[in-house]
Amino acid sequence: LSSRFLVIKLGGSAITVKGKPLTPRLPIIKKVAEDLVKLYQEGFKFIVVHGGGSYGHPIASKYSLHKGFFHVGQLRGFSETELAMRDINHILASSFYDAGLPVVPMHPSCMVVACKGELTDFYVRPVKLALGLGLIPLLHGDVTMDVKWGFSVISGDQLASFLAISLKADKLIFGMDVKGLFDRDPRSHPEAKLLRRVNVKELNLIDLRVSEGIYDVTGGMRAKLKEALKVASSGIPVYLGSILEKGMVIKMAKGIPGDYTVILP
Ligand code: IP8
Repeated sequence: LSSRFLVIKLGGSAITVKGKPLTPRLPIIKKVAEDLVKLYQEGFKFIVVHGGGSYGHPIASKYSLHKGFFHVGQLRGFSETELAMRDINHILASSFYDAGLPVVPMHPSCMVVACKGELTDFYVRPVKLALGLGLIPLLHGDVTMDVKWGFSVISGDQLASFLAISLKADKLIFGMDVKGLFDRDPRSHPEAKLLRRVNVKELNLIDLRVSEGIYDVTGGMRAKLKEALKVASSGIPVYLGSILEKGMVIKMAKGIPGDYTVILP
């Protein structure tokens, strides 16, 4: 694979309206598609993974799918979640296709097996071979089979981190609806500072000192950080930044200075 090979995760809260079930943020999706076209034309190779936002999460939570299988009533909830994830995946895929990208939707429920909510087996060959051809694999956080729990929910962050490490990406980009990591909670501390560059060691230290750790304004930051640290520790830089403005994906892909966080190995 090329030396400019990226794994890009698009956060569910950036590409959907969080409080409104099944509502995409089409203007944001379009901006991202335009950024991706530019990168593709410049020879970048990338895999895109997206989150569930107001598609996957409300349904998965209604049926407690993240707790594994304990009641037959959950089975229709499993179906409903899978169908909703394919809907938002199709919205992104259509937008990328219309922008001119050779996108190929791939569904992790068919490629992944988990164990107690942790991704253990991932058949990545279709992703790797598609990339080699010049296609753009588009995956999503998904419900998957789980050898211990029956089924579980695997986040887009887990999939993105697994792909970045196993396919040796040059960088992993987390596109979010916030600017990056702050030294304290920006909601309650207006003087909170955006951390532009941190390394794994510094991040672990800060994490120890601030009991609540480092957070942005969304809740899923802890799990995201865990994945980010795993990837950065393996030698791959991780970029975290907002994708609400056009050009941010390009900035992070090229390492052009801006308002975002880079976690260095
Ligand atoms: O938003 C979860 O993906 P995430 C997908 O990346 C489902 O955590 C099915 C809720």
